[in-house]
Parts: sequence; structure tokens; C-alpha cells
Amino acid sequence: MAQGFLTAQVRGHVTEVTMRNAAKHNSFSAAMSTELVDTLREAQGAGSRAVILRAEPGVKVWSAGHDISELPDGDQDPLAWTNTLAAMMEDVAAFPLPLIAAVEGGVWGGACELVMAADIVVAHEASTFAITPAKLGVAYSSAGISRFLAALPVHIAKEMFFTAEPISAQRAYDFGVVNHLVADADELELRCWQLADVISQRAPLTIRSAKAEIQAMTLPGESVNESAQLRSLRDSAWTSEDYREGVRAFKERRAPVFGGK
Ligand code: YXS
Repeated sequence: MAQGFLTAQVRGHVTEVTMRNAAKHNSFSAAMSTELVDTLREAQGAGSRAVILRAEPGVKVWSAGHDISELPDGDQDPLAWTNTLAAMMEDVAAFPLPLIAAVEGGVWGGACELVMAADIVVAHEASTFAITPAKLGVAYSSAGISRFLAALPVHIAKEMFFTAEPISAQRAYDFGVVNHLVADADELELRCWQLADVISQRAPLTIRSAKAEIQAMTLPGESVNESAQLRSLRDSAWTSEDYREGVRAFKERRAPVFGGK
């Protein structure tokens, strides 16, 4: 059921989805995550052949990632917790149609994974991209990390994970994460629609098959996600004092102090 975090506009065989929760920097609550998945399914059901995902023009933040107020308390068993953004990412990654991310503004945390999982990225040259779990003490899922590695060179992925510092759109373009850099919001929209219109005139079944093949060849299967050793490392972060400190520090608008336990 739509809650109004997103709107969808259909033109021809293209659906343009706009994130409209700028007051919360389009951070992904459970409700907004569900709405995005539902909207993508509706686009497919309506016969669209490509989807554009964007924020409202002129925003400073494209998306601030996972809604931090919905992260679990640190004393909660992480196995009992359903990460709604991670669940959304599984559906986005399995989405069969070409997904074009139209990026303007800062892209943070889980939203950065969303951009990496898109098929084509067009970005305003002032956009930035940051992978932020090390600022919060969060352990990132294996499936999520594999999506970063499918898009980024490994040393860049490590630098981004370890520093949590944003990189510029130009750097992201240089690494091949961004397909096209644009100078303003009008050009962003125009370039995305041009791409989507061309794609929607090509053979849909060919594109669907190519996308599935590329996903299968660039993303690892279940075995990595199920590794007991990796799961134990993730659990030790989720149950740490550092994780509680990271979330507390965000809420108190201060820098976290991490002790490594
Ligand atoms: O105080 P109000 O009610 O107006 O709300 C503020 C912020 O609290 C809220 N907001 C968020 N709420 C929940 N989750 C968020 N991720 C989030 N980000 C922001 O939006 C209102 C405006 O934010 P404010 O005042 O901080 O804006 P600003 O312009 O001074 O700063 C913009 C940002 C993006 C630099 C700043 O909001 C920020 O650092 N946000 C968090 C970015 C981040 O670390 N995202 C990662 C989220 S966690 C996640 O995605 C994964 C779990 S992980 O980190 O592992 O990848």
C-alpha cells in the first residue's frame, strides 16, 4: 500500500520513480523500502521496459541510506532482526527490467548499494557516494558487499568501506560506476529519459536475458552469504558496544568514539 514516499510517472514503456521524502533525506524506512519494491513490481506489471529512479530535482541528499531510527537496538539478536533495506535490495537485484539511477546529491550507506545495484547510473557532477557502516559500527551483509564488489574496483571498495568518506561523482565516473556525468538537473532528466527510451525500443527478452546473465556472472551465490565464519564476524559487530555508540552518536549529532568491543 503506497504511503506517499514515492511517485511514479509512466510515459510510453518507461516508468520514472521519484523519491519524495526529502525532509528525511529519502532515508529508507521499512515503509519506503516496501513502497519501492511495490512500485517496481507495478512498473513491470504495467508493461514498462525500463525504470528510472530519481530524487526530486535540487535535493542536497539523493538518499541518506537506511533509516537509522529503524536500526535495531544493539542488544537485539541480529539473527532475529529483519533488515528491511537488505530485503529490499534482494528484490531490487532480482528486478528483471533495466534500472537507471538518476543521481543528484549525496548518496549514503545502503543507498549507495542501491545505486551500485542499478544497471546504469547517470549522476550530477556534484553528487557524492559514501559507504558508511564503519561510522555506525554496523556489519554489512555479504550479499550487499558482493553488490559493491560487482561495481567497484576492490581497492576502492576497501577504501570506501574503511574510511566511510564520500567520493566525488568524477571519481565514481573514473571507476566506471557512473555511466554519464551531467552538469544540471535538466540534463540529468533528459539523459536518463533518452537512455530509457532507447532501451524500451530494443528487444525486451534479449535485455532481460542479458541482465540475468550479467547478474549471475558478477554476483556470488548463496554459499558466501551462508559462511559461518562471516556470520560470526557480523554478529560480533552487531552485538558490540561500538554499534550502540555509533547509533547513539548519530542521534546526538556528534562523532562516535569506538573502542573495538
Ligand atoms: O532532525 P530531523 O527530524 O529533521 O531529521 C534529520 C535527520 O535526523 C534525518 N536523517 C535521517 N534519519 C534517519 N536515517 C537516516 N539515515 C537519516 N539521515 C538524515 O533527516 C533530517 C535532516 O538530516 P540532517 O539535519 O542531518 O541534514 P544535514 O543536511 O545536516 O546532513 C545531511 C547528511 C546526509 C550528511 C546527514 O543527515 C547524515 O550524515 N545522515 C546519515 C548518513 C548515513 O550515515 N547513512 C547511513 C545510514 S545506515 C545505512 O544505510 C546502512 C545500515 S550502512 O551505514 O551500514 O551502510
